[in-house]
Amino acid sequence: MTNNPEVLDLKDLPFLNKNLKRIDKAILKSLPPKNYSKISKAIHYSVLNGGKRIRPQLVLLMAEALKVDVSPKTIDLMAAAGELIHCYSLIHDDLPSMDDDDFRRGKPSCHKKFDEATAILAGDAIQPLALEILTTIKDEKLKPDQKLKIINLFAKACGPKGMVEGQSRDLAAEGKKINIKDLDEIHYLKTGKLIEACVESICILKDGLLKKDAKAFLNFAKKFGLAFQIKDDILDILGDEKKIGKPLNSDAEKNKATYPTIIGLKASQERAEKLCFDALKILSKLPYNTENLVKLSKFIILRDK
Ligand code: GRG
Repeated sequence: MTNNPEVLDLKDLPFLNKNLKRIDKAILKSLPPKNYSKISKAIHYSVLNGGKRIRPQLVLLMAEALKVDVSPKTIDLMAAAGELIHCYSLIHDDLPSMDDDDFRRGKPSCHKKFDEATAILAGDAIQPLALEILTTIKDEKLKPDQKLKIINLFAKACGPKGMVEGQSRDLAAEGKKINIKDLDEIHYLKTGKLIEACVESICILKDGLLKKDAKAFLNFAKKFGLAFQIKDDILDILGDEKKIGKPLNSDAEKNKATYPTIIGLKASQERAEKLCFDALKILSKLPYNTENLVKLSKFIILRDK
């Protein structure tokens, strides 16, 4: 528990901790055995290393809110797939040819602990593994067309019109002046689409979900994703190195366009708060019990790591 009312720790939210165990168990079961190969050692190192698991938490909390009629194992596997795509992106993002970060989650990044080729291959391996996990879900309550839509959604989120394009525009923007609209777009593609896929994948499972409610959930995901990114930029300046698990000011050192560099710290804080407020407002109008989604959304902007 933190003593600072302005800060929320994962430990302050016991339901997230409970979910975390469920998520980590599903991820571990989906990975090749640790000692299978050099690559599997690198995969275990990079995946089972204390991430916040925000994306799989969204999958679990959406499933809880919508009370979807599939087995809990299906939800766990979808959550694991979402997190594996995220972990792949972090491994590749840290590479010397990308963001060149030596630390991730408080430990040497994958290419530092192992070597560059191993990090590339570990990332290459877990991206399709995520899709393999989804394709092999066995659940008689999961309809084939729902399964196909979910696979398509996650594939699109990390593909050429999603994460890859976001990353490419992010690298191209280094050292350049860009406007806030461009920055929003970069982050929507780079991180927002995967967050949205975690939310939308559960909407797909809800029979009878009204179109307007599905749209509202997607809108919630967009606000959530952007608030998350802005907070990430703020923590890169004001955070505690030990807590965020990498050196401070790494964005500034790389001449990256960030929210604080474009609109300043104060306006960035205000924008993150406003996005969170709007996200909560969307949830409050939905005819579902979104209590824990509300708490996760507040955590996003009150977190210190
Ligand atoms: C390599 C194609 C390719 C894309 C990489 C998502 C991404 C694109 C890079 C991530 C780099 C980064 C630091 C982005 C800022 C926002 C973000 C995704 C932060 C890290 O996510 P958290 O806070 O991390 O959820 P944990 O460690 O908790 O999982």
